[in-house]
Amino acid sequence: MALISPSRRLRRTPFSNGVEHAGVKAYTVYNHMLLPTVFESVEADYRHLKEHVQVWDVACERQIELRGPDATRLMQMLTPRDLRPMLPGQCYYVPIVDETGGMLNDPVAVKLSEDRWWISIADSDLLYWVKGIAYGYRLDVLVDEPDVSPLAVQGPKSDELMARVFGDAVRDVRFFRFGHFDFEGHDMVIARSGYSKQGGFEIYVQDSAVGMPLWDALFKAGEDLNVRAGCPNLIERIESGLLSYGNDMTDDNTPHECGLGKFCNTHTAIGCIGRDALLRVAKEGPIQQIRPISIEGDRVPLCDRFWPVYADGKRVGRVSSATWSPDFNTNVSIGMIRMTHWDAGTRVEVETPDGMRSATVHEQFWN
Ligand code: THG
Repeated sequence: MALISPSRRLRRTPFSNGVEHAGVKAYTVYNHMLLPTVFESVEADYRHLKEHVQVWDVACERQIELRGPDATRLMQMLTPRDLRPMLPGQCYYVPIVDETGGMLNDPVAVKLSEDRWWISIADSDLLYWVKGIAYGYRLDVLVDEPDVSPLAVQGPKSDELMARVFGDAVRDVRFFRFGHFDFEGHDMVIARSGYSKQGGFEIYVQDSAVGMPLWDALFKAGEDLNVRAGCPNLIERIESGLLSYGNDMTDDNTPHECGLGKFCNTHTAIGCIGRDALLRVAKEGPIQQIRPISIEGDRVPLCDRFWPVYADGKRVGRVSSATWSPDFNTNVSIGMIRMTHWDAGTRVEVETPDGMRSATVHEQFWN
């Protein structure tokens, strides 16, 4: 593939200078912003992530801030997950749906206070939907994209590195909770979360100007921990079953099809705009669902379009993300499979660009 031309529309991040200094080899575009995809190699980055600690520029996980008396009401209109049990200091993974129950995004919601939320979005222009709802319903709430850039610290040595920079109290932050910590006089919102299953934190950096000082402090403190620049890793995320909006699902899919039914409380999420539509689909149940699929043979190519899945010559689904897994010694992938073929152990065929491959449907992801 040719190079992508830089321009102002393709936004740099507060950490881009550090990413370039670390030798980034490839980027993708996410929320109109640069997102690194490769440093040494996808496989070397994967091995390092599972053994050490990495700092990830995930500033492209842009925040939508809701601020005002109707902030909580608006947040509940966006998602079928019941937000009533959620307290300030908590994060929730929340499907966001339209009036048909179609997925618009799958962000992390961060409840800062009763009248202030961040929605840490995946790759879709959710801001316009949220502003449209707020305006259309005449809600008393401000909706904008603040200068907040997440920086993730991921890997088994994350606690040690974070404690060195923010103090031992950061070790006490529980999964999907956050606390406020100081860095050189700046308030940092730090959550135990992140787009890997290797453990770690996400630092919501609230001022672009402190981006590089924080980046440098983390690398200085982690020298003897073998800290490196990293990024969401294709192999690790597929092994872990972490979905990628726009790749694995779109607004054509309901949360139930995406296996996100456990994050829906459609009966009690009063006010959710897609609630009636989802009550209908939840009653019948989905007729296709996300499944892990192992694909036989040697390394598959990069998956940049749906690969059809067949059984007995009939199309029964598609694969949307796939890669070779060194640890499981097979190709791992994420598919959407019709009900008739979604049981664990079902044998299917996947049409890859290299030809037909035998494959097996599973129930549980690898990590
Ligand atoms: N962190 C933050 N923002 C994000 C992402 C993130 N925005 C974009 C993208 N990632 C959104 N998608 C996801 C997908 C999965 C998870 C988080 C965001 C995730 N899932 C866990 C799981 O499925 O096991 C935990 C879910 C839970 O138990 O609540 O973490 O990574 N800030």
